[in-house]
Amino acid sequence: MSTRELLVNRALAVLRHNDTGLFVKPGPRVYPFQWNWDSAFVALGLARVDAARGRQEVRSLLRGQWADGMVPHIVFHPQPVDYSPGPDLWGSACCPGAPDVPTSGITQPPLLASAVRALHAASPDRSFLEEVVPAIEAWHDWLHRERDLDGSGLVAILHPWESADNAPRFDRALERVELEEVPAFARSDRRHVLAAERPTDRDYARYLAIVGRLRRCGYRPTSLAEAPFAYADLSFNSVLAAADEDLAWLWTELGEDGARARAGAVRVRGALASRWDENASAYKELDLHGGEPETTGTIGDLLPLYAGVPDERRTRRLFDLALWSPARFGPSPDAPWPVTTVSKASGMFDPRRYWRGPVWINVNWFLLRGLARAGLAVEAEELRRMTLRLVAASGFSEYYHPSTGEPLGSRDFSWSAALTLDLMLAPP
Ligand code: 9WN
Repeated sequence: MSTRELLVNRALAVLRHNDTGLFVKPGPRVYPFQWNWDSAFVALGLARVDAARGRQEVRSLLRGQWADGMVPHIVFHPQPVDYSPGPDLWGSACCPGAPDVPTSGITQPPLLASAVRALHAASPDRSFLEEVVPAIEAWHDWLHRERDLDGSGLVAILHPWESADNAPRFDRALERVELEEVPAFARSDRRHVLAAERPTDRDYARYLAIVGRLRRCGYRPTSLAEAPFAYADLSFNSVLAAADEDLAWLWTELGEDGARARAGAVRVRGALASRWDENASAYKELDLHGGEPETTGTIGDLLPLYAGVPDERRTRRLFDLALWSPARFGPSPDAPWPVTTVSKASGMFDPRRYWRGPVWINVNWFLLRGLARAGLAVEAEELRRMTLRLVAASGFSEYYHPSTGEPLGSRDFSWSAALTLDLMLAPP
């Protein structure tokens, strides 16, 4: 068997092992329920090998959709596991419009339309589109309506769990979260992953305080000002812009014009473009309760690349001076595995701790898709090659140490396996 076939088989084995029959767990022990964008990544990978199983993944995620359109970040399909903080924290049964199955009350980056596009392109199925496209449109409408940031085109996230949990860009906003109401909590993640690779208890106290506050208003604050945490996250918005385009494409497959989704994409992309910072060669994030837009030294500053936002000149600059810069996110003699999720020039860079420095396969996937889209084919291919070398050497881990390539976090992580299938079988 060739090395290539071996890697494909290993990736398939991870997905099979994590498959509960109803959904694929993100990781075998740390993450035993259905997470939103994890399932979208899994469906994207399955599009390359088993589109029928990919469609099932989408259907089971949509069972968690709320009446107002939100697709929650976790769907707690009944599982015989001990996971904390779990469904009791969220109390979704008491919220109007929540589905029968318990879920969280917040959402995650809306990658689903892009996954459905990949499934349909690989294996067209009109009746599946008729079933899921209106549901996905309802979610996008909800985002543009409920999370609208002053008509700017951007949407806000209301919890770090809606993006990259402990990324340093959220630190200041988290500092302002009041702690009085934090319930006692246990952390099942600690049983499976070293504390040094996870968010701290201090972070968790704030995550739970935000949930407590949001829960009291049924997770639907009357305005963003009322939310304890509100952030114009560029990663989330870039995923939304690309997904709006993909949703418009899906509507045209159904013979409709997809005008609403297309208009959404134009608005989000325009707003992202206005965040460009020429000096930093990156885009500016915004903490809604805390001042002016600014670059943060986290990879989120570069994610508009995925949505096709920078023109050719800006893409070149972003690549040369930020993404591939040895002093910032790119490979360097000390840290040869790209791409770090925090700039090495930042005082916050921590090569082991979750979203504060390690390499993530989904981030590499977003970036190399963006490079290919912008016409930097050689650069995209280099990042693809190095990403595949990393998984071949270290397995399908949740994240990796940028110096040693050492696997960190959950082992046998589903989206790392699924995106490997996509990178090997359908290179951009
Ligand atoms: C909290 C499942 C999820 C991913 C997120 C990642 C992490 C959970 C956690 O795991 O979040 O939702 O326990 O930290 O940050 O992106 O979807 O893989």
